[in-house]
Amino acid sequence: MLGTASASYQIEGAVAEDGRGPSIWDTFSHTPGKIEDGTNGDKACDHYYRWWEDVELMKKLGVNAYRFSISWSRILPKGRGKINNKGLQFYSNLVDALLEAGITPFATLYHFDLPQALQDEGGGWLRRGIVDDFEAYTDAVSVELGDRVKHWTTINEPWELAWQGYVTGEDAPGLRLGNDAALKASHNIMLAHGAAVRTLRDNSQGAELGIVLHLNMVEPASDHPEALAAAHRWELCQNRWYMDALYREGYPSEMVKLFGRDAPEVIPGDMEQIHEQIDFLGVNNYRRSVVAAGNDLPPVNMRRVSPPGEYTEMGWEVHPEGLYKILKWVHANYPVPRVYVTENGASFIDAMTPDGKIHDVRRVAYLRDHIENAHRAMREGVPLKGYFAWSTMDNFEWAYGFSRRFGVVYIDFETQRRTIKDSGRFLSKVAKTIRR
Ligand code: IFM
Repeated sequence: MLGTASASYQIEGAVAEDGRGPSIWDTFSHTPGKIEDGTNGDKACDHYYRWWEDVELMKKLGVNAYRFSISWSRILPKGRGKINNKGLQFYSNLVDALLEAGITPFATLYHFDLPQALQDEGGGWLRRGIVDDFEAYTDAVSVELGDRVKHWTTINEPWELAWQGYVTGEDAPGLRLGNDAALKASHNIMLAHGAAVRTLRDNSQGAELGIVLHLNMVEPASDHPEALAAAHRWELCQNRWYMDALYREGYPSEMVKLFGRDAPEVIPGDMEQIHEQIDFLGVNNYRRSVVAAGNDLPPVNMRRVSPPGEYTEMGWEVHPEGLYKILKWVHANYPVPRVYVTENGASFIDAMTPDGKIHDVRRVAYLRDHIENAHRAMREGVPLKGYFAWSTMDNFEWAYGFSRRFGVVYIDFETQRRTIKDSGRFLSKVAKTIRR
């Protein structure tokens, strides 16, 4: 499977139309000072009205899969209760058009945009009852789409959701609470994932189900014992916290001990729910983590180190071998039957040249080198079943607004004109090779 990926709030716009309720990203992006360029997702790529054109673009790209997310507050404007049929209809139409175009719909139920009403009630993911709300939302969506969508991911990037939303405050809901909050939110997110898997099994017969984690290969900055220990703690916190919960007996005991009283309360039955069998793991990967001892995220006490080399506009190191290594790490350490690279891509400054084209040479090289490394992992036995480039088109890059472009399709945000970049043309070539 070769595709591109996107997420609802980043592309849809139409935030107050056809019955959609507000989400935490509407609130956060409208709070002065939160978004680097002062923008918001009110219009974004206007995909809610241009979805047809966007499916046509994907046809031109020649990809055979599209990963998108569903906006909870379009379906249930207040987070629970009465279903907004217009919201469901939007995704239903999109799915039909994708299928007609021969493009597999790969749907994510939750990609950062919680209905604001649920945030206001007990702090969003901090309230355990949200698990039931997520289950009901999953039911509403999958009863409607489960006959046609056969690839589902429950939650996108639980670590980012919990830590950047509840501790560092850089993402919505923008809270700066203690580690206990991140860990409680995280636990509820994982419980919600398990509950959703059970619901999807009932409503979407024969579908492949999974979750999406942001996994980076962790490497110590030196062989100094303190760097080695910091790298180990970081791997436990970002990667193994989730992988062990999903595929082993539970949260890694070493880390539970280190978090001490901040560790989440786990009651009988919780781990069984989180363990609910899934068919695949989605891996989002952009860079590796080179780590030394430091003061960040106590008690993880680490700091990122930037080795010399090439960096993207996000300040992320370009290190294609990191993708190969993390895929091998997953395969060597966990019984994962199938893996998809659900996101991989790069933000670089793009400019339209007088020929009306975007020659994004560096993005082409980035994608080429990462796809090669993914392929190498596959040749060496990793059960990799697909690769999705992030992103289908330039979009609202969260706290960076529109100042960072990741798309393989360029968007002129003034006119909403779409132009396929050289990286999009490169993906088309890869797609043709795969079809042959
Ligand atoms: O844009 C995000 C996406 O929503 C989640 N994964 C990382 C991407 C790039 O920052």
